[in-house]
Amino acid sequence: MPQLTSRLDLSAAAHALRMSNDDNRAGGPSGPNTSVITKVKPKTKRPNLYRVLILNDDYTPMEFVVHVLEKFFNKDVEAATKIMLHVHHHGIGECGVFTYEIAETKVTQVMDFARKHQHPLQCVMEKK
Ligand code: TYC
Repeated sequence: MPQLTSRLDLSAAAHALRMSNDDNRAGGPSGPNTSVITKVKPKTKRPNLYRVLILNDDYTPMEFVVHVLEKFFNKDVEAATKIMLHVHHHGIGECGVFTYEIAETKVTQVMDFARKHQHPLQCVMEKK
């Protein structure tokens, strides 16, 4: 089926034209024109979004958490320090909001990096 660029359904419009012809009219040449032109629903859907969160613990160094936020979430040192301190005081905090695949990748990258450096830092994702 060819893509429709108009918001009007062209096949419905063609059908409406055929039905306006006497020979195709409901009830014969004198019957009513009952055709309906339907609108095509715009097909763009907003993606599901996921928060990536880090959790506080007693052992991961503050500097390491700041480094993680800079490296994987593109935060500058001020923003990273703010998030780290929020997590330190409140137990959990948001690193960013992403589509499913990106969020999953970030979680894996952080968990692998923390493990490699033998820190217990935990990173999770949560549907918005
Ligand atoms: N609470 C840790 C400390 O005092 C620092 C820390 C902050 C650890 C944020 C994890 O997600 C975290 N060293």
